[in-house]
Amino acid sequence: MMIRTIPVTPFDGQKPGTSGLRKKTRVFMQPHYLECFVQAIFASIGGVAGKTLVIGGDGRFYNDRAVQIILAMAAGQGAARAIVGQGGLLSTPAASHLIRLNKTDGGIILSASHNPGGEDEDFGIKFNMSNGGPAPESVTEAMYAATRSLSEYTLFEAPDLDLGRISTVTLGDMQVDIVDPVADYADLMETLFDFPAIRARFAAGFTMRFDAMCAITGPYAVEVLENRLGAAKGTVTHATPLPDFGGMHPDPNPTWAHELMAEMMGKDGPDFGAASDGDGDRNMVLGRGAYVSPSDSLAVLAANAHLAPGYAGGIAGIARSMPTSGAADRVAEAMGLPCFETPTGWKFFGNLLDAGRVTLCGEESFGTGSDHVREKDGLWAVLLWLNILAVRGQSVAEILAEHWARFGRNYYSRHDFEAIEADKADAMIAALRARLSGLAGQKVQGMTIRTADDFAYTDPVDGSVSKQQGIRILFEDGSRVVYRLSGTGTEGATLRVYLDRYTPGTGDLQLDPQVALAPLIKAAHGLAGIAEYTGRSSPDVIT
Ligand code: G16
Repeated sequence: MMIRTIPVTPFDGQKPGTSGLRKKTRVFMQPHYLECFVQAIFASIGGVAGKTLVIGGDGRFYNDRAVQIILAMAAGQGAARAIVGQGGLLSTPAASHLIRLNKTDGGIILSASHNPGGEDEDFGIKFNMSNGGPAPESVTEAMYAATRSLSEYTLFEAPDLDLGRISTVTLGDMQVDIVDPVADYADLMETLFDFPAIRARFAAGFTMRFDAMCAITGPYAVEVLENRLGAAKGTVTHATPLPDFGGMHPDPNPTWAHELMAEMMGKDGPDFGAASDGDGDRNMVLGRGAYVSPSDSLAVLAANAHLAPGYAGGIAGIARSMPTSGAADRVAEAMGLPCFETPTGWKFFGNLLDAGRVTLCGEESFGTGSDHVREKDGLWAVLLWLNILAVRGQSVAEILAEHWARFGRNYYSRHDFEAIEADKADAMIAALRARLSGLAGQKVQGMTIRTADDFAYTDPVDGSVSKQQGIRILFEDGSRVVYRLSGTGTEGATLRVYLDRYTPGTGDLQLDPQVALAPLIKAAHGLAGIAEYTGRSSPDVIT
């Protein structure tokens, strides 16, 4: 057993995207590839000597090897302590909580989130800061710079640690605490929500289905929903995390969570349904016969959060990513709360949460969270819904209908065009960008363009500026189309087209969103020339 330094040549393309570095698993499995990125993480935070890190991942293929590699590198470079989830497992929100609870210097999370897992699928890694939140752009840029100038990394050479038993062991001079991945997180949930009220509702026959999609949330959902809240055994399906997620695509949306959708849309479906993603930070919420769009979910949660004990004093403000619909803005306005519009990426919410300027955050990409951690949190969102349902005693459909009648409805949809050739997608965006200044006043599909711009964000807390965060076309009737290229894909480019149209509470509130948005969809295709540039006339995924 000894400390060894290994010379390396830098790898190209280790540039973190919307949420850490995501690549094909086999790319990560190349000799020294993961090690080089971990070394760059360490460099970007001034080394790990004397520091404490939380380490864990969503259990996808290569999670186990990656945890051992990171432990060996941390031990070899003088880290004082590592806190690791048993089996190397931690959901993203649970990792964020452990970082905060133990006041550590940060943590490394292994996940490609909602991307499929397996030897031929995707893997990922990201660093979270001592506040529990994803590294901000200044740090991810430092990581990328470090990946390009590395010449070596150091590790402590020793046999793999047995991570299967909850215990405290040592690796060289580093203490390693192998902890229950679920317990602290479940305890935190008990402090936020009215568990007795939810338990009483389940005892009275309320039924639920939670699809964990063979990913990390299974053990968390079983413990919280079935063991602590008394939901019927078997409420949580696909509850065992598997390295390939059992072949499922763990993205909780109507396309990929189709089993759950079919059950919930049936006439004998359960009262409430939910799904979460690979690493447990996303959520989809459903009622019997009712789909709640993530943008609406944020708005409903904001309007009702005070019904849960953890938010009984009210919320400080709301933040949403720019492409998320304006539904939450209407709640903020009615409640006299500040509302912030940030670029896509949970890292942009961190400063607002740390400064106490917002309590709830949400994104159209099935992410919702609060200041209890610094990540979005799938099971948390489901529990807040359960708490609201228990107090109001209504169905999901009734709550949605009342919400729209009061605040109006933002008909909303996102159309994704996946794995298109990157140069074609870039050319389309570049051409649109070049035309932006001349678009105002033009008429498309009977609608007049009010403004067109490329979203830039100045962080209200630290003043940092992020440019080119999505192209926005705003129409005079308040409708909006946004175009962005995804920063989380691993194959070609994914074009996301976000569509939003507001109807007041007195209008027609029960339309199919695709019907309500039909003219906007046509306008979106025409304006950007999607078919001409990409050869695609219809999206691969609609949410
Ligand atoms: C990540 C980010 C989210 C973002 C989502 C989609 O989520 O944390 O903020 O909305 O990716 O990003 P993009 O549109 O660039 O693909 P996750 O759940 O993948 O970590």
